[in-house]
Amino acid sequence: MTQILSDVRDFVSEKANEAVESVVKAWNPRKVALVTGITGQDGSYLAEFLLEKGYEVHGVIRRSSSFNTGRINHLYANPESHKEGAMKLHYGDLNDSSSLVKIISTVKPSEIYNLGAMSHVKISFDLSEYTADVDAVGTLRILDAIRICGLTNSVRFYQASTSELYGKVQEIPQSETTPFYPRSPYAAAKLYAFWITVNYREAYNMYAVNGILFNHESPRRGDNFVTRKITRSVAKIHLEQQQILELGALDSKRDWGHARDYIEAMWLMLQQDVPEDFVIATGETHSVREFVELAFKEIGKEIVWEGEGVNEVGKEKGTGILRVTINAKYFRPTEVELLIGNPKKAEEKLKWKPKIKFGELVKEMVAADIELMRRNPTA
Ligand code: NDP
Ligand code: GDR
Repeated sequence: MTQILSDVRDFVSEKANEAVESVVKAWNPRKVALVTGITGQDGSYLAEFLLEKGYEVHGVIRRSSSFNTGRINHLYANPESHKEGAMKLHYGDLNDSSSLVKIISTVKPSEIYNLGAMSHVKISFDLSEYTADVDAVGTLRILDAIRICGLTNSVRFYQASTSELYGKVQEIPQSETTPFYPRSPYAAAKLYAFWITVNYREAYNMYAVNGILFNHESPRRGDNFVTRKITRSVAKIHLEQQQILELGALDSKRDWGHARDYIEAMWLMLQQDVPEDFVIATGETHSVREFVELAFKEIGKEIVWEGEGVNEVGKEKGTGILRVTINAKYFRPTEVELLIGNPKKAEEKLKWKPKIKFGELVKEMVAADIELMRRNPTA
């Protein structure tokens, strides 16, 4: 086919050549992805997935005083000099427009996944202005950079939206048509990002979509999100490196899936004929308490629950080693009590279904943390 096309090129006019080029493009489109938040949980799985699919993957990384590429080091050859094969990292920041314009104009991506964010809900109450700058205005900066670079018609844009948008319960289960009611500076910032993505789709006819993803976890989950905090502690308690697990709201319920499943849905959303927003969820919900119980079951131990309903719990209370206590410092000024998603639209249109069940997720995370703590007790 390539030989035939090249012969045709030699014999036809410039106009016809352009037509041939566009046919070639349609047969063999450029697969170049730009991922913000590539050093995070989702970014690392997405980069792996895209590289396997033959994409050239570009990631935006932030300058930090220590290496922040731990989750992706295995993906490129020389982490120190950032020399690589199909993967390239660029210093940039969601609160620095000029870095975004430079990166997008150099890379000319065919797909952009905007996963970068200050993603911790509780911390967003302390860093509210910063969170708005990165999570809300940062999304606008990327969308505008796409326009400035003249790529509005060629780039497909994915925005990492969140079930936190639903906040205070309006409907159960939550779907694409459920009204939003954000309950944190994080969720309010993501609300702006959601709507500015919709607006750019409608105003400039861009292929721009929101994935409204419910909580998804993995052994690569950040240490201070509740699931990972639990599995790290269970591992340490199992290895007798720790005695107590301190938590906040035990009765919050979340629809927890596995990050590996969810990043595939992100990609699928960018491969459709028409850009649309999708809820990605399992359709099951579990409380934090259930997560703790299941995780402790993995190490064959009973739990001693202490201090429920009490604001501060003294660590001297009790003598057993498997103690779970409540500490008010983990409570949020406004809590999201119940999330459960309805993934029907994704199942029907994207042919997407989560493969990894809740029990398997807990098992994998506990096993991975036991292995990690065994190798490195100070991890
Ligand atoms: P993580 O917290 O693991 O990763 C966040 C990423 O964003 C990191 O790579 C971080 O870089 C980067 N980042 C933070 N601030 C900036 C900035 N100013 N400029 C550029 N990059 C920045 O999040 P997840 O992987 O869990 O989530 C990915 C996205 O999906 C986030 O936007 C999150 O809000 C959203 N989301 C997550 C869900 C989940 O359950 N995991 C559910 C729904 C939405 P660094 O490594 O340097 O800190
Ligand atoms: P969430 O995740 O706020 O849902 O946001 P997180 O794991 O932080 O909290 C889940 C629930 O557990 C309760 N909880 C605790 N949470 C933490 N972090 N630490 C504790 O000690 C603790 N004890 C109880 C919380 O109060 C909450 O109810 C995540 C993030 O990934 C967001 O970026 C994403 O948008 C949403 O999921 C969907």
